[in-house]
Amino acid sequence: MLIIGELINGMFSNISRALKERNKEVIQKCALAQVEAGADALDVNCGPSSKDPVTDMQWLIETIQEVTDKPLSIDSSKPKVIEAGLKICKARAIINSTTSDQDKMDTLIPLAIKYNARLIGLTINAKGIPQNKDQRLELAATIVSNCVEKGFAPEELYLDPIVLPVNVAQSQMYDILESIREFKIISEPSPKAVVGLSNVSQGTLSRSLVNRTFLAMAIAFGLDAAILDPQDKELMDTLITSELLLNRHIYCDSYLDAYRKK
Ligand code: THG
Repeated sequence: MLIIGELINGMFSNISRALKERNKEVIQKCALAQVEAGADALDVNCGPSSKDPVTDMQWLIETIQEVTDKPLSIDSSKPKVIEAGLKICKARAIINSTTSDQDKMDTLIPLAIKYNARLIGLTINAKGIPQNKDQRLELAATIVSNCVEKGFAPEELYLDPIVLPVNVAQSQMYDILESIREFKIISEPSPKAVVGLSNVSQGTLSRSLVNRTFLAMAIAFGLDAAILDPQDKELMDTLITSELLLNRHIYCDSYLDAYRKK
């Protein structure tokens, strides 16, 4: 499982303040804490209140790269912000993300090829978020075929079914899980599946419990990567145990410690 830490996001007030004040220490501590907790990559998002996201994204990336060489997931809906980030990423970046809109794919797939980046493809288009599994799969297939046409390997593509909060979209949770399974049969070699996990629990009381229960289920449906809070220890223990139960690593009495030392 590719674990992408979600905490460097201007949606969080400490990050948005640090970004405005150019406080490197807050960002660097947050980056290192996530890496120590088990993140393989770090999501970087300037947040909704950034007035100059190109400059802010570059400052965040430079600041993070002073303390870690983990890959970064450049999280922006603006291709200009993504390219500004790609230009300065030292490790192999993740583009987060393209939609299935033609103009977005025509810009971002060539950028992924040019910068040898992995690519997240959201099953969403200008018409909005799909309301069922078939619509998700149709948009996913559009993204996969555009990648293949343009020469981007599907196994470097992470399809995202768009996880919605359970308190507003309870009837869609099972469709989202099934989409993860069916993404894999769109092409051979298969594309991968990713989710923004914390979306599922937004506005709920038992956030951590909802997150980790959904994560265990999504892993059983074939999830390959997740944007999540790696500092939630129970969540990380659930992730490791789910993979153990699916025979993805070998059981020993100290399997949690063994995984963390990997
Ligand atoms: N897919 C992809 N990228 C994504 C998402 C996705 N990037 C952003 C987001 N979704 C994943 N990251 C987060 C980060 C934080 C929260 C949810 C998802 C979160 N934040 C608190 C909230 O909204 O309640 C904010 C708390 C605060 O303000 O302090 O839940 O789906 N590809």
